[in-house]
Formats: sequence, structure tokens, C-alpha cells
Amino acid sequence: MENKMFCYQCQETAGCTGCTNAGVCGKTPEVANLQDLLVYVTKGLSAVTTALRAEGKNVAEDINHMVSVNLFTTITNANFDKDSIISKINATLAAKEELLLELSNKDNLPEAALWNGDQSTFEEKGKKVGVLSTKDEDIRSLRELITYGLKGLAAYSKHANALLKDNVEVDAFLQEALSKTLDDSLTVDDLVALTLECGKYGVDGMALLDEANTSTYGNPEVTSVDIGVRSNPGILISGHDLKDLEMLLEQTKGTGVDVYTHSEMLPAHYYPFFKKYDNFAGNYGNAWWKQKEEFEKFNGPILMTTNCIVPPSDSYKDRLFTTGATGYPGCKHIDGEYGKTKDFLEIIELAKKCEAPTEIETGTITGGFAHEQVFALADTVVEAVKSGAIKRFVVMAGCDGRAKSRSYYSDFAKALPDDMVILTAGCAKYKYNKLDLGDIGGIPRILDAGQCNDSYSLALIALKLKEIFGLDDVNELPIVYNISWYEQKAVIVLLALLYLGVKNIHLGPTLPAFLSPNVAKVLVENFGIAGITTVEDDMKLFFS
Ligand code: SF4
Ligand code: SF3
Repeated sequence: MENKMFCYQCQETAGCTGCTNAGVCGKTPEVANLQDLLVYVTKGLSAVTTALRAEGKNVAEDINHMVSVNLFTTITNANFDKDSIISKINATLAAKEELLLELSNKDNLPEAALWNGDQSTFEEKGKKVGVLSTKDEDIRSLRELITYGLKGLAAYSKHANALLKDNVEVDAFLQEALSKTLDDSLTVDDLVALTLECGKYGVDGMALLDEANTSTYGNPEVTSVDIGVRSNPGILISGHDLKDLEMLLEQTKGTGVDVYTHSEMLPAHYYPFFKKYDNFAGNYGNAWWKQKEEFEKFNGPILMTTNCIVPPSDSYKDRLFTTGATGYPGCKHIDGEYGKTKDFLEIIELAKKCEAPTEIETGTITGGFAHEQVFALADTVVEAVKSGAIKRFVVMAGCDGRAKSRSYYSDFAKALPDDMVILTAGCAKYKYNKLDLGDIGGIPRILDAGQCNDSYSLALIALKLKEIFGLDDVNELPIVYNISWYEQKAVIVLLALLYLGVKNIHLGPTLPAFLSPNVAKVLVENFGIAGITTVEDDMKLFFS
């Protein structure tokens, strides 16, 4: 039977091979095929911008932003709204047609750069240009690995762009690499080299976002975050976009409405800037996949600034709002240009009519161990390593997800010997951040740097320790990497770590379906990438 769609970009893909009938995430075949077309036309636009740059012509910032937002829109659990995707395809085609007029030499452009069509052709065209349109399994695997890494890079760029920070070199690379995934003359070796280059720009993209966040909101510091509730009505804000949070806090102050973070927004509490808002209450709930029961209990409106959206139940769908690259059919989307204030009044007015959140937990969680905070504690940390009080660090950054096999990560954290410290970032932390693992000489055994993009902090910390201990190779440090992945931002984080020379990363709960056996072999042979087994066996493997 013919596939209705094909997508294998995330860890939860059906049967660990590919979603062909409907997405496990809830994506319909119609939306999946339209997303494939959006990726295709964005690659076409990128081929045109890359050719323009080669002719020495300038590409406007708006076009760079369009490419990033388009890719972000197709990340797992970001946008389920077909109208939003169609309007992005139309806008991209229109922008591309205009840019084509500026291009002198159109001879070497790929088909995607020249294709145009109206809405009635979109779904059919989408079916023809998806993942399976590349027949060779290894070329397909590498093209997708690169495309997913670029989606992650685009997401991080987008957040920096919202804070009015741009890196034109990152944008130019992103578009050139996208266009190279259309180039049939590139060999497996060429594409392996391009994959590693993505890692370099992954580091640059995360550095750009880190600079944007810390220069705007200060450096994260050790912070204890309340996980209980107050008695006022509340708004729950989820996703990764700190600028959206800032605008929401500004507009809710003095209104009697509290603001709570959810999932990847938790690390906002670590930034000094947000501490001045009395109505910034705490964190509600856990990682993205538990949102159905938690959003219902929250009682008030929820604002999704990025992925991960789970298709909402009717019980709270009318109080779920989207903004930025996200969208869900039937949920109100609040738009806004970079540098302009978004209007959240409707959300605030709705919150006032809602009951306060139902308490689901009490207590606090601690985080804020991004690079500057850890550097400030460097003497204590180094002393603890030298004395043997800290024997090893285990990087457990990445994503959480609904797969039952992910209980491995809670069990692993619980089973870790008392002289080991977890370094984390991303929503993976919810598998163990409410466990009481104690501390080592005042250093908590779980050091949370922040969001998935703050894996950059973990890399800086590793490089700093290498320097302090006078080592030649980052792999000589007492650090083990046991990373969990789910969506495409984890792909750029992984490629960035490979670029920095980190070897022997364990990736779970399963290896990506988009790695063909040969591509997986390249990663195993050159970087020692491996999966996970059982907690017991992995403990023996990592620590003996
Ligand atoms: Fe399937 Fe994941 Fe793609 Fe959704 S994003 S359709 S779950 S592979
Ligand atoms: Fe989580 Fe979706 Fe990846 Fe940013 S919110 S880490 S999964």
C-alpha cells in the first residue's frame, strides 16, 4: 500500500522506522506532506540566496529570518496547522520569485529553486519531494541528518533573532548547506564532511543565542524554583522563547495574574532579569509529554512559544494559544514582528476569568548552573575532583519523551554512585530533577545548565576543566556522555559536540531511524557513538 506520508525525524517514529499513516506525534498526512513541501521550497529559496551571495549580492535579513522560521515550523511538535504552513509556502514562493529576478546566472539552480505552483498543487507536490524522493539510502540518510541538524540550528537562530541578534555567517551557511542537500553531484564523503561542518555552525549558533540571552537577561545563577501554586489565576508559558516571556511578564504585572513556566521555560527563572517580576510564580508540571493532564489541571490559559505541543483535549483547547513558529488548528495564534511588542491582552483577560491552578506538586527544584555560575564555583569543583570527592561527571542532557523505555534515565540517575555529578540541559532533566540526590561538599549532584541550547554551557564547562587540568584532549576528562534525544534540536547539539571533539557519546533511548547502517557505521567508527543497554550493564561499561 502506498504511504500516506513519510516522516522519521524524531525518536518516537512508528516502529523505529517511519510514520507512514499518521504521525505518532499527531501530525496528519496532509500536514506532513505540506511540511515536506515547506522544507522543499525553503531549500529552493536557499539555493537562490546562496547563488546571489556567490554573485556578491546582499540577502536581506527578512529572508534569513524566513528560512529559519520555516525550518522551525517543521520541527516535531511545533506546528500542526495546515493554514499556517500553506501561508508560509506561499510567502516563500513569492520571496523566491522576487529574488530570482536579481540573479544573473540561473543555470545551475536545482529544480526546487525554479518550481512554483498554487495551493491546489501543494499536497501532491509535497508527496513527491519528501524524504523518500532520495533513492540511495546513505545519501538520503545524510541529507536528512543535515536537514534535521539545520532545523535545530534554525530554531536557536530564531530565538537569537527575536532578541535582535543575527549572525549572517550562520545564516549563509545554513542556506548553503540546505541547498547542498539538493545537489546530486555530492558524494557520501562530501555529505559526511558537510555534516561535521554543521556541528561547527551549531556551536556558533548556540554561542549566538547564549550571547543574546545573557546580554539581555544576565547570566543564569543558582536559583531555587517553587513547583507549587499560588492562589491567583495564572498563565502557563511553555517552549523556549525568552522574549515572549519578557513581554508576557511586562503585560501581566499588576494585573493579579501570575505567570508560571512549563517544561523548557523553567530555566527562565535562573536569569536575574526575570526575578524582578513579583507575579513570576514558579514552574508547573513536567516535560512536554505530560501536558494533557497537567494543562487540564492548570485551569488558566497556556501560551506555547515553541514545541513541544501535544494535540490538546477539548477540555483546555480553547485556552491554548500559540505564537512564533508554533500553530495548532482551532487555537488562537498571536503574531508579532521581531522588535515589536506582541499583544497578549486576550490571554490576560481570559486568565482573569479562570480559577487558580490546581496544585499537583509542592517543593522546589534548583538550577542555574550555566557557564558563568559554574566558573564562579570552579575552585570548589576542581578541589572536589582532585580530592576524589567527585569521581566523575555524567552529561545527561537532551530531551524527555513518552517512551516507557525512558525510565532508564530515572533509574540511571538513582543508581549513580554518590561521588558522581549529573550535568544536564534540556527537558531530559524531568526524569530525575525532583529526586533528592544530595550534594558533594555543597555542590548539588544534579547541575542544570538550562534549556537544550544551554548544552553549549556544558561544552564550555568541559573545555574550561580541560584547560584547568592542563589536558590535551577533552576526552581525557572524567566525563561520560549519556544523552537522550527526541527531536531535531538534539541533532544539532549532538553535531556540535562531535565538532568539539567529544567521543564515545551514548545516545538513547534508541538510535535515530534516519541513520542508515553505513552512516551509523561512520559515526561509530569515527566518534564511538553508541546506544544504551540496561542501567546495570551501562554502569559497568561506563565506570569500570
Ligand atoms: Fe512521526 Fe516523529 Fe515525524 Fe511525528 S515528527 S510524524 S512522530 S517521525
Ligand atoms: Fe524538550 Fe520538546 Fe527536546 Fe529543548 S521541549 S528539549 S523535546
